[in-house]
Amino acid sequence: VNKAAERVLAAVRTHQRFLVTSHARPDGDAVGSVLAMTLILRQLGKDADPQLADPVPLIYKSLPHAGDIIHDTVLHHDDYDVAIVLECDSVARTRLQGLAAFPLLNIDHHTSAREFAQVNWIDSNASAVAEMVYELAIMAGATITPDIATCLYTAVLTDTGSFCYEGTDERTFALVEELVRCGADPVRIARNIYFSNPASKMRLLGAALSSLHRDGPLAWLHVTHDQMVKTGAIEEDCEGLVNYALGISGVEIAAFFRELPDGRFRVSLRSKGAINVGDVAEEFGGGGHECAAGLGVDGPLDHARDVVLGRLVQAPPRTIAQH
Ligand SMILES: [Mn+2]
Repeated sequence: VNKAAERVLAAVRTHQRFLVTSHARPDGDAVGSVLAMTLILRQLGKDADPQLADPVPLIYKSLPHAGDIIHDTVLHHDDYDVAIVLECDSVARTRLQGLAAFPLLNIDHHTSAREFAQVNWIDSNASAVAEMVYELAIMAGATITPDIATCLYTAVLTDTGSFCYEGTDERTFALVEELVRCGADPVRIARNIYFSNPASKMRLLGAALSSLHRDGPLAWLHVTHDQMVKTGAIEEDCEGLVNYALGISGVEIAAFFRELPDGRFRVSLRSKGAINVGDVAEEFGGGGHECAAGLGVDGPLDHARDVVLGRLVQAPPRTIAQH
């Protein structure tokens, strides 16, 4: 019996008004898990408001009930019994003001996860928080409707890097098999996520690839703020660009540097498993997983590149975890 999950379920059963949220700049697991949790709570007869500080990225806008999400850093109600924070390692990272005033339930799978809430359920073996939301739904006796299945499938698909990242195992496939059985349509979902990019993203990809450098097991690329403006790209268009650097044979670690309007850099790190980039990101105040992580660092580019790549070169090789 999963004690942490039981405590979350007990809190769900004994309360009525829920806020459901996740980290700012939401990814597929954040959006999919927030929507699925909201739909599950409503099915259980609860009131649930999904809220995120930032807009839903274009490729996730067609998810069922995505239009229900409140986009604001200010809470619209002050009478929530509980706030459920999904896939997020701190209250600060939600960027929602006043969230800490509510009792919090924390459900997370990051290696950088923290026990910041009244009830914490952390499972770093879960391929996505969506896997934990599914588990909770089954424990609660909820029905996995086609809408819920679609949200959960999208989260698992994207958080496993299309079933490519380390940690993808038979449990992952058993889950998505069940989600497809419950009504998730893999073809339609793949079309929305992989074949619905704005042209700006492809123009930005061109700019990023022209900056590609490789030194042994390390490859990196960058885009400047000026290139973001010229290509008409927005933040979410940077999603996944780092994987083009990781796609090179013999490259073990990849870094993508994006210049922010204030001259700082957001850095995405990816690893094929030889280095734990989550640990490296945490040293810079960021976080994530062993094989996918992010952090912020001061510019200019030369400085950002030197400190991050310098640290990656020093990182001790790790034994790839057995699953
Ligand atoms: Mn996740």
